[in-house]
Amino acid sequence: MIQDPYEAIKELGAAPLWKYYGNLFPAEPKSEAVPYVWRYRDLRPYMLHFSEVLSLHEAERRVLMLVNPGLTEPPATVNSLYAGIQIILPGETAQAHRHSASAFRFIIEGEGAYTTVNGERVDMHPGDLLLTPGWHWHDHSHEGNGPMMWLDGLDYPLVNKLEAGFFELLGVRMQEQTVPANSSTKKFIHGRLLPLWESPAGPHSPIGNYPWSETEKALAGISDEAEGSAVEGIVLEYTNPWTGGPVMPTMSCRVSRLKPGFHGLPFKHTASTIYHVVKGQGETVVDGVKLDWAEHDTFCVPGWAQYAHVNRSASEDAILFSYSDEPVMKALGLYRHI
Ligand code: GTQ
Repeated sequence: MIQDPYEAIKELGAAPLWKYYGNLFPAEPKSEAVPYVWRYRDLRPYMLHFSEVLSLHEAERRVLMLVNPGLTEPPATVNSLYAGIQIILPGETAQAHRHSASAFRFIIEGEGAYTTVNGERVDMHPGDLLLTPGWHWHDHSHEGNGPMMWLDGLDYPLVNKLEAGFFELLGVRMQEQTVPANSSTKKFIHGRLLPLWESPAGPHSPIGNYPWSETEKALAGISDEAEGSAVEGIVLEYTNPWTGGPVMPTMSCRVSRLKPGFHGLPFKHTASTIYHVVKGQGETVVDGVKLDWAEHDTFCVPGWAQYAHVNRSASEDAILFSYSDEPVMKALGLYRHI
């Protein structure tokens, strides 16, 4: 043999499995994402800066992406999921488009903005969770006073890895409203009483907005004596009223109350998770890295990283909103925890 057999097989489009084995079949996952916290106090001035210098005719959306230092190209927040902070000013509109990636918005501050999703106007208030399931047309408008800011959550890192990403502009800036404003929330938010003339339009929840007023009531209705989860505290899942399952096929959304002084047990699972602090302050230790968090901060727990939450206050609750790819892991038989 004149040629090196390794070179020869490479030219033939083959490779020796024995040189790759350990990397392809790791004993356990090791995320490329690192534990990280994005501080709202530090980012907010730049949100306001870009709202002054960049119009919504120059940018499809005015968003600062929360980029994990371990996942910069293409940018993602954790392996499968993305978080960004979007700002829209009074009088502005963000044009109608749709993508196969699913999205939601968790409202941080401001009043008077709304999004239109497949012909339904959905109003935004702080603490609301608004859904934009995959391939739903959506455009945003702001008719209130002062800037409006929210956290965007999308599954595009997963969708693009699956090579299933599609995007389309509607072609007119704003959709027509074809159903009464906020009608999906009015019809479905009660969950246990379903409108029987309707039927599921897809694998996602039909609810446009899970209002904070309802979330707050649900949390307040659970007594202080309730044990809750030793890991996540008094944790509630936003559900699809048709199924009782997660709001969208790729993302599970939750809200949790950590009572004053809560010290969570350490836990790890294969799902990657992004947390957003609705209220309070505390810390989460992730694989030995201490993430200090305060109101409106966002932090991440990569898949198979051990984490434990602490509410540092002795008198105030901490409230965390979170989303993860747990439904994907479970659907594929890949969910594990210890
Ligand atoms: O508001 O439609 O953060 O399409 C990323 C992509 C927000 C949006 C993002 C988007 C949007």
